[in-house]
Amino acid sequence: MDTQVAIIGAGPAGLILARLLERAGVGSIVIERRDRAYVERRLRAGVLEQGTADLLRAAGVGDRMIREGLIHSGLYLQFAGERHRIDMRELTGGRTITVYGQHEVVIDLIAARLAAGEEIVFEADDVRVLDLDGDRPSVRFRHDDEECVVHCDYIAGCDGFHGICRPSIPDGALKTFERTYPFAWLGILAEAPPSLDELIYAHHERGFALHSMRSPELTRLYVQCAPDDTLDAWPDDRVWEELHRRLETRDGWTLREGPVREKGITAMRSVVVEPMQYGRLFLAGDAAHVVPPTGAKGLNLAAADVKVLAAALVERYRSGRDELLAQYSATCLRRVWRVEHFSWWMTTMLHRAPGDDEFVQRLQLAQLRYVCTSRAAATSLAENYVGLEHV
Ligand code: RFL
Ligand code: PHB
Repeated sequence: MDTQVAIIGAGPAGLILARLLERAGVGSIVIERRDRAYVERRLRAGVLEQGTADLLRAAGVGDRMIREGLIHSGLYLQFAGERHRIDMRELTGGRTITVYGQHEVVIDLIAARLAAGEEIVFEADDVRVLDLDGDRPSVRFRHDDEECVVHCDYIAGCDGFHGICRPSIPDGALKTFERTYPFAWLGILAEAPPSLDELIYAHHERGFALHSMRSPELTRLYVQCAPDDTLDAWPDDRVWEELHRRLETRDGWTLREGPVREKGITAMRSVVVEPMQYGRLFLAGDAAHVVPPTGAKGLNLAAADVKVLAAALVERYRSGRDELLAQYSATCLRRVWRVEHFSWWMTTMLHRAPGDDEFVQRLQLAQLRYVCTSRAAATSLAENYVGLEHV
């Protein structure tokens, strides 16, 4: 098998890249470790920046998102028992976010790719990337008990944080920057209509909580928990009790409950590797960087990376020039670090870390109050949350 670009991973990064290349006439194969049903059901992010929604629409995969996605023009910050609205649309000159599940984006991208007659190899075992610093790298894997080899010009490592692309780069070629937070999120999907029409980010002395949603019938909720907690420690009753305590305000507003459909614990970390390239292997999305979910940025950053990568690859095939490819890592890292900062800032402003004393809590409350009363501070949060313009 030969192709121009071999894409490892059928998450948002790999599938958006494949779509952008297909629209520009560049050939690719997507190689994914899991089966189709698994990647289409994996419950993760839910917030699309304005630029991500625009990118999906421009790539011809936005129809269902436009029909079913929920446009939010604001969000709520809650602290000291009071809720404050940040009007993102008004503060950013009309920009908004779209609440639409990551797995729905994945479903739409897979359907579009298969409808276009393009290939996705699901259930590829033992995937390896070889000859990264030569002119003709290759990808080897096992599929249906057969050994397969794909020769290509470039490899896009879109295989997430636990993938094989980043670890295939020789020791010493990358520098890793890392923070692990001393807390985690326990998330549930509940069969209950959202209790409010927008997201609520709540600071509370017992720890952070978040009210989000997937549809008019499904609420997505998170509570801060300990990083070593297991699901056994969080029966549904305890989850609801903490959510009520942390999300309810003093004005009588209550949280709607419903049967819990999914429950999971997510670790919180910040990681960046530099550069996002080694030879002919380009890393994109979670394979190159992760952010804590508090800023709702992971999927959006993955989309921004592959927009840059697709433009650089298309330029290379159209004109033979590889300047944009050479600049790929530096171009992406500017946005990556801005988003790393925003995600770290939201996380440290809203969570309670073990050992935090009242001094830290007073600082958090002062910052939250500032964001909710200063137009300049609110604008800063709003423009980062809806997403800075793509380069
Ligand atoms: P993914 O989605 O992890 O996809 C990688 C794909 O590669 C496959 N793979 C391999 N394939 C072949 N060979 C191998 N050896 C392979 N190893 C792995 C995997 O099976 C998978 O299909 O990475 P990608 O595409 O970079 O996308 C990144 C996003 O998934 C991630 O950043 C977001 O989900 C983060 N995130 C959020 N991001 C947002 O923008 N907005 C949000 O609201 C938001 N909320 C969240 C989140 C992540 C969460 N969790 C569970 C980590 C909320 C949560 C709870
Ligand atoms: C979600 O809906 O899953 C979600 C929303 C906002 C976040 C993280 C996750 O910051």
